[in-house]
Amino acid sequence: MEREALEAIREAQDLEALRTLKARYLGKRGVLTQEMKALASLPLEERRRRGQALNALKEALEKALEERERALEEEALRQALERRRLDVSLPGVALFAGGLHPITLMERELVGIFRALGYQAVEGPEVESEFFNFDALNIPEHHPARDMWDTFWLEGEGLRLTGPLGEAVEGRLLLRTHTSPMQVRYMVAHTPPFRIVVPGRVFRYEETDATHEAVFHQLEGLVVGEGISMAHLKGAIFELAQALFGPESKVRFQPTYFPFVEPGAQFAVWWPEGGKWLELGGAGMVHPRVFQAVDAYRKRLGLPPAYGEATGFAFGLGVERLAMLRYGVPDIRYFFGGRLKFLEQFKGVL
Ligand code: FA5
Repeated sequence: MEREALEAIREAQDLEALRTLKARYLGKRGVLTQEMKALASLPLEERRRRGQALNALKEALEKALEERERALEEEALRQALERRRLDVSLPGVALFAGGLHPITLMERELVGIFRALGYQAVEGPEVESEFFNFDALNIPEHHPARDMWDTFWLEGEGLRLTGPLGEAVEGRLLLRTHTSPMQVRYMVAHTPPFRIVVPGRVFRYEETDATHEAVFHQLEGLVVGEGISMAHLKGAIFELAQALFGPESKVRFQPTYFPFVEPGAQFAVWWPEGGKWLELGGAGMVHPRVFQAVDAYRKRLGLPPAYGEATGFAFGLGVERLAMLRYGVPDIRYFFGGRLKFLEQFKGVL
């Protein structure tokens, strides 16, 4: 019986089989237990002898069961580890980590170019007042120049807007039609000389097509200081062209009208790779009326005049138009059309 039991235990293939064996020999109705009970009816001498043998057998079986159990558990653990093994040499699965929007990329590139030229980047509110967006920029109500910018007007209670120094702003509100109102805000709160660029989103009540959006981005530039001239403006745009398109690029200025500059120009940069001129934006020398409006506003806030002698230039360019060319995008509406397939192409374009 001992040989048979020990062999069965050694060969048990799993814990379940082991439990069955344990019950068969050592359980309440197990073979060994029965034998122990039967001792009672034996004569003393034989009872002792047989009792000792049975006890030794019991110990041997318990030990064997325990050993086999440990061996089986170790084997089960080893198999589980084997199954779950991590192969660190397998190629990784690329996680979609997102990326910067192409307009953000373009905006950063532009701001970076001007930072290198000593400009500071500042931002202004998208909700503006009629005063900063139009009047202070020499675009009075009923003036035909207002038609250059079709405006989203805002109405309703609860809209609060603050001015350049945190003061409450009166008057009708709108979504800014260009980044130029930030010229006025910045000048009210600062004294020359300074160089700034203002990236930002602008809004126009316009029909859209492949090159026009109702919501788009501009980069405004403003430089005010002693002796600033049109030559400095041309120099700044030339540096921009060189930084964007390399040493073969050049710039072109054509006279045009904006109420807040005099003289005014529209400018284009030569794109050598594409072999064409790219109309980028408007520019000019800050109109004296703008400086006057700024000083008048400063006066109302109790600030001394700061722009009596000032000269300066300003420019404003369209970010999307440039990004279309930079990234070969044929339709401006792709940028904010919300399609991931389009946006995913810009992953990692830093
Ligand atoms: C202005 O908005 C003036 N504030 C620019 C300026 C600033 C002039 C400082 C003088 C001094 P304009 O409306 O032309 O100008 O717009 C400037 C640029 O914005 C355009 O050249 C074009 O690149 C871009 N733009 C204008 N309308 C749209 C549109 N609907 N969709 C996409 N880009 C546009």
